Parts: sequence; structure tokens; C-alpha cells
Amino acid sequence: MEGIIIKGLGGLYDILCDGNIVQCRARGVFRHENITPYVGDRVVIEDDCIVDIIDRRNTLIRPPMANLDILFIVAAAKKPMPVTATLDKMISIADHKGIEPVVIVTKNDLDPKRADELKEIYSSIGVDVFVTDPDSDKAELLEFFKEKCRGRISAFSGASGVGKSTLLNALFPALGLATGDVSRKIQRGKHTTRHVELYSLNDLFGDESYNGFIADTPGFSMLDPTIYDDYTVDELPYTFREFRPYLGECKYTKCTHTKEEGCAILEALSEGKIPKSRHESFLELHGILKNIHAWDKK
Ligand SMILES: Nc1nc2c(ncn2[C@@H]2O[C@H](COP(=O)(O)OP(=O)(O)OP(=O)(O)O)[C@@H](O)[C@H]2O)c(=O)[nH]1
Ligand SMILES: [Mg+2]
Ligand SMILES: [Zn+2]
Repeated sequence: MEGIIIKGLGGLYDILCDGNIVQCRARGVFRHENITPYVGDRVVIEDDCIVDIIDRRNTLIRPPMANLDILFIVAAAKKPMPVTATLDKMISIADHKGIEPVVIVTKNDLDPKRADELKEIYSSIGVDVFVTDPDSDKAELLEFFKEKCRGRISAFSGASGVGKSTLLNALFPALGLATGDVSRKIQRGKHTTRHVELYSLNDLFGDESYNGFIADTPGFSMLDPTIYDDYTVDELPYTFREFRPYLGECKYTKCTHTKEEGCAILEALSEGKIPKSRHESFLELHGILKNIHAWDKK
């Protein structure tokens, strides 16, 4: 039988199989081969055991998921403070893996000016952006789900406390997800959501032909270093979508787009065609990836 993993906790997996949920363990061979089944994996099961993982389209380390089509990158306008470097890392990783990034800015009520700035930055690079707060009209976002998420796997991801579960509840009240506070002193979420779980949009929309899933995921702490699994410093510029028109236009073919004269990216930056915060994130990622690369070569 074939199914899709909708939840995995402590080595026990919930697999949606012909409309039923079957609990399975993974066959030992996966452990020996160091392969972890992920939520989103399509799997073959036999006797309550996962015996095969069907070829994945992609995997993410954070959130740990397979076969993602759309990544909703959620940031709060305030509380916790938005970190554009984190958003940019996530967009870079999503773009590299063929996952469509969509930005959602929550808590517009707390800082509408910052929410606007974020909307401006990400709209300007061609990413869909939604701005929300508890009183905002969710019809446009629901419409987006109905149009874009049919037959697809999508996930809400972002720092702890930005309001991922709160927004999912507002969109789909039947979910009834637990939500938590943001600590006043350190302005960080309390890691309320503890596991990745896929929810069937068939159930949520009451449409058996819909065939899509949305996941809530645990928020990460903002200090977490991002783990890079599969791209190098040379590929990095291509994962910044607004850089692409300028790549190949620099004076030096080995231009790193960090400080060289005659750099087309730096020129576009100075002309305001590339948002400043995006290039700052690029520099940060460049610094990290350069060192990983050097380390790998040793
Ligand atoms: N003012 C305001 N508060 C919000 C908004 N959205 C969420 N919150 C509050 O933010 C806090 C955290 O919300 P959660 O939905 O638990 O956040 P989360 O992103 O799911 O957090 P983790 O599960 O820890 O990753 C709760 O107290 C929510 O009520 C918003 O738009 N405006
Ligand atoms: Mg949550
Ligand atoms: Zn350059």
C-alpha cells in the first residue's frame, strides 16, 4: 500500500493511506542507511512498517519535510522582531530547491510601518506577500490557498511566536491548534508547536478532489544557524532571484558581488534596483558559505 506521511513523532509515523490513518514504524534499513522518513514523503507500507520511500522531489532540513511545493515564510512585524537575514535565507533555500516562497507578515497591528516595509521589499523581488493581523480580512489569503495549493504540499514556517498556528486557526478554525505567548522580556516565542504535521485541505475545504496539504511546523529560535546541505558559495547568487538579470554582467568573471569594482550587482544596489537588506543578507550568507566550502575542501 502507498500513502503519505502526515506526522512523525518518536519513530512512529502517521500515514494517510486511502483516506485512513495507519500508524507505522520505519524499517531498520533506513536507520542503517541514515535515511529519515520525513513528513510529506510518499511511502510504501507493509505490515505497519514503512518499507520504501518513493523518490523525493526535494527535502528541507528546517522544517524537516519532503516534497514541499510552497513554503509560507511567516514573520511578525514586531514581537518577535523580524530578521530579514532569516527570511532571505529561507527564500534562498526555497528557490534553490524549486519550492515557491510566499511571505506572510503577521502582527500588522503592532507595527504597520515595518509591515509595509517588508511588503515593499519582498513584493519588489517578485514574491507574493500577505500582511495580516487578528482583524484583517483573510479572504484574499484563503483564495490564494484555494487557487495555488490544490494538489500541493505547503507549510507555514518561521521563528517561534510569529503567529503561524494563530493564523492557521484563523484561516481554518477546525484545526484548533495550540498557540502560545511571546515572552515579554526576551521577545521570543515559547516553542508551542512541537512537531510538523500535514493537514488535509480536502477536509478543511470540504472538497474531496482538492488533494492538497498544509503543514504547521515548530518555530525555530532566531539564533539557530541555518544548515546548508546542498549548495555552494558559487551557486548562492542564483538563489537571490533579483540578482539573476545582472549575473554575467560584472567586469570580472570571478566577481563575488561583495566589493569588486565594475560589479553589476553592486551597481544595481546603488541604483536602488536591489533592496539594501537583501544584499546585506547575501553578504552574510556569502561569509558563511565561503567558510563551509573551504572546510569541505580540507
Ligand atoms: N498582536 C498580534 N498578536 C498575534 C498575531 N498573531 C499571533 N499573535 C500572538 O502571538 C503569539 C504567538 O502565536 P503562535 O500562533 O503560537 O505562534 P507560532 O508561530 O505558532 O509559534 P511556535 O509554535 O512557537 O512556532 C500568541 O500570543 C498570539 O496570540 C497578530 O497578528 N497580532
Ligand atoms: Mg505554533
Ligand atoms: Zn559582481
